[in-house]
Amino acid sequence: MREDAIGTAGSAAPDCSRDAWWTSAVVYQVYVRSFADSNADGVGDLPGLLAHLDYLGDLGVDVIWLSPVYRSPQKDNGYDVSDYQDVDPLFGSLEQLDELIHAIHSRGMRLIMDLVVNHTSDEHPWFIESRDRTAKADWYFWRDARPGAAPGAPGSEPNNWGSAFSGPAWEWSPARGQYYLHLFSVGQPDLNWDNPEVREAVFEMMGWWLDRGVDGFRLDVINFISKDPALPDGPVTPTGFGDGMPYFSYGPQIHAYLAEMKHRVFASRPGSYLTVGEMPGVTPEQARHFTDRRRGQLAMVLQFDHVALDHAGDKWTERAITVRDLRDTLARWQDALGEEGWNSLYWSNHDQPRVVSRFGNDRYYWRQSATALATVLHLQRGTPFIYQGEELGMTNVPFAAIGSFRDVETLNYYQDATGRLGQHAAVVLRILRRKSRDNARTPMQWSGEPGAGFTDGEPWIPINPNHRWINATSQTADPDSIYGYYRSLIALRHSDPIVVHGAFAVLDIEPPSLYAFSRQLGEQRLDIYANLSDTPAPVGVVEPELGLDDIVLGNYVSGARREGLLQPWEARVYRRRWPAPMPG
Ligand code: TEU
Repeated sequence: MREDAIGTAGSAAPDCSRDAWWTSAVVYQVYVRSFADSNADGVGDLPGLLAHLDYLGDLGVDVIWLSPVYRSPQKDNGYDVSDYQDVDPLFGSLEQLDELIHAIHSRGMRLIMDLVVNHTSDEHPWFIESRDRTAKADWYFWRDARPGAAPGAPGSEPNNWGSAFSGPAWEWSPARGQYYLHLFSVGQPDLNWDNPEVREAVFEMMGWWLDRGVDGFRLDVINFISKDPALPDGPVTPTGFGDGMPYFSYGPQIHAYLAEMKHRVFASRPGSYLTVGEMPGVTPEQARHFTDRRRGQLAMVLQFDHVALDHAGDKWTERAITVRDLRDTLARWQDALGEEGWNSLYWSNHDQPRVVSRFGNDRYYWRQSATALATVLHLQRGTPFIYQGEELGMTNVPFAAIGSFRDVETLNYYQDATGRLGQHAAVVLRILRRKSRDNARTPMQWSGEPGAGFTDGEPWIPINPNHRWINATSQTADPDSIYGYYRSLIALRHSDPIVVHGAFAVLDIEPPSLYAFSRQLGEQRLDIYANLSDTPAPVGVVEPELGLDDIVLGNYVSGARREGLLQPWEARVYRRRWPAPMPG
């Protein structure tokens, strides 16, 4: 029987049961390098995180997702791993990670590690041995130049795929006399998962981390690990390179490899683990297969449909979107994974611009829009993810010049756009300020002090100047702050079973700026209404049956609420009986 056939879930342990602990959990992503610096070297580290665990506990989060802290040359800020079983000295030591794991568990929280196994660093010993053919010769994708083409010359690459970080997805290695595949940066060669030795080495390492006490993994671009063996050319895009996604984002062996991972890594262990598969390009139907609890392949996936809505072809070309676009995209995922699978819910992470700047109004309705967006996300069915600083309403950054950026994706794009593509630097800078991943990577804003409470040294990336008024110190004691509202949302999830288990349904009411849906469990229902616009919105259709007294949570103070009208960026959560009891 196929490994991933339904019915093998009995051996499934990522815990994929209907009431698995993570279905009521809230996950908080810590991008360690920017979270808290304990030794004044300008880079966040593990002791810095340890010192702020109570902040996370007070917020109410259940799981901490730790971005990569493995030994790495840091060409992609740790997503280029050179030793999976050691901590980079930049962040601390294995002993300090053990101490952190213990401290997290002692607070009743859990830790999942970010595992990057689609590719390694080009400085990983595995790659060096493979390059030098001393061993592991086919642990990576090595191919000759196109027949008849001069090796190393542009256009002689084995196929026309472009890298996600600009340029071709192949790099010539004079030492080996062949090209190697890198879907991301040159320093991130793709592992050949078709080689059972590769899978064995990865599974062994994953087990080593579970035995060290981690509670699961966020699996980086895990849907990319199975490629079409023919590695065929893809359709040419405006970048001039081919799009390889159709040939590597849902390859022929992906379910077999994830079923093997489940069996080899988790099934033999008694624990209850959380596995989150990051899957650029995954469809709702594919995700239903991956997260079907009867197969137990993955607990959930991180999908990209809603965070690609404002992309016109690529992320650097923008298009305007509507509230209905956002609502209908997320509703499609709610419907697709309603019964068999499970959704992750996120606006932000270390790769995305800050949500209050992207989908909200960080100038005139900063607090209102941040909390309205949080409401519509956290009250959907699924596991919510909070990215560090999102709970404070941290915004995009007014980067002064290209020299202020650090991200390899950003810097490569700037060089390619202003060079090969001939775009004007000022035009490119404007889009970088809106879309660069560095918007999410500036230091956590703990206080209004010069180092934002993040560091006493020179920060590795400039601190957002607005830390003087957007910071944890100014919010943690204020129940009406964005932080205070996130705490209330998390508390509602932890106290009301409708939030975890209630069936989702869109409430298709006018005006178009309204994002409205219901969650029903038995005869109890929550109705969520959010006016995601700068303009007041009438909700007359709602009010006759529901009154202000039925509101269990809202982002406007009760005195500012108006019967039948939602203020700009006002969100309300009503509780009702449904079907409504007969009058009298
Ligand atoms: O990101 C995968 C991915 O698809 C990214 O290319 C993302 O779409 C892009 O950054 C959006 O601008 C994962 C990690 O989250 C990212 O930080 C890494 O750079 C990448 O994989 C390679 O490991």
